Amino acid sequence: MEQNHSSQLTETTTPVVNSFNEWDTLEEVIVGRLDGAVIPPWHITVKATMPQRYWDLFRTFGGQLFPPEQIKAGEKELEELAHILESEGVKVRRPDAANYTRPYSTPDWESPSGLYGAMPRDVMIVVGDKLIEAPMPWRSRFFEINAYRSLIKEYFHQGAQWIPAPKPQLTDELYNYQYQEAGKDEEFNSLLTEFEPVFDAAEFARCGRDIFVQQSQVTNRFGIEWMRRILGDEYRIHELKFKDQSAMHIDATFVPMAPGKLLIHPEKADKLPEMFNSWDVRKAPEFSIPDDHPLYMSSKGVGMNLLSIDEQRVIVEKQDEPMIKMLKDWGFTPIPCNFRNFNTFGGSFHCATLDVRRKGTLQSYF
Ligand code: ABU
Repeated sequence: MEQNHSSQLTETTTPVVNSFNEWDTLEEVIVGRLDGAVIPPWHITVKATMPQRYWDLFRTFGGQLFPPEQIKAGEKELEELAHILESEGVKVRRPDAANYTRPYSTPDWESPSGLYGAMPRDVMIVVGDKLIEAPMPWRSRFFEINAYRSLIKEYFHQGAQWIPAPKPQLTDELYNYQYQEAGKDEEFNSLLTEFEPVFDAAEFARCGRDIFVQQSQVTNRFGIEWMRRILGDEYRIHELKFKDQSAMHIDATFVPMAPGKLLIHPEKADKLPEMFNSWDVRKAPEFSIPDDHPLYMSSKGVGMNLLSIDEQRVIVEKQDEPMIKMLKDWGFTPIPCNFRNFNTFGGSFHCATLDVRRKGTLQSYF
């Protein structure tokens, strides 16, 4: 007699794009690339976010390639990261190579160059099966998404939802050219107006139904509201406030590590909502990057910009002994990878990657 095998044939397959939080088991990831990385051309957006000691470098050499030996050293570390991820069972994808030195213009403005393809985290965010392209406010990043488009089209053909945010105009109305940085303890003062929705995708941290964001020098309220409406009632977007007048990206300040475990910046994250009262919240240890190491585009806080492979395994900078020790004491399994030379360009493991697919489904952790 013929048997009905339909229940055996019904397999639950994870969609090709699927990621709801920062810690479910990682299956596929995009790792950025540094070749062709360009020094950011000077603009008020750079002044508001980048370390003052490098402003002259950006004013003088913005639009030119970063020193080739620094690019090479950072690229070698990206290769090491890619190999480590592969050896941990993760499928690694890379963006297309691109020439970022070419100037371009729109009818309203000109940019002397692009930037790089090093930080997929800034350019896109994955929420469930949605791959959302961010409307980034730096003019030098206007076309950065192009390096990822062949991957995005592939994911779309395999069933992902592809959602580009409204293409921003980035006209002068978006920037407050009179902007002056406010004092450390004053209310956050944004360089951005509310002319149109803008954000960098790295401004959002995902904990299932609850997604956390900060208003920053690259993310305005309009951008946060756009995300809120696009994601709809299934998600709750919480706006957090930190002590950081040059805020740019939440992922070196507020880092969800696992259900109930949150790593925070020791000075910037001085207040959290009550919903975290039941979580184990720990301050990052003293940042270990030496003072003489060039960090053109970030603070030493990049040391806490970690990438979780699952609820135990975390990629961590090989020389960052205080962080390695802290993670072990906290019950994690740190996986060391050299990354100091990459840090020079403005990010670490979280910035340099985009988790396209993790196992798991939409859950509430609060
Ligand atoms: N792109 C993340 C940089 C964050 C920071 O400078 O602290």
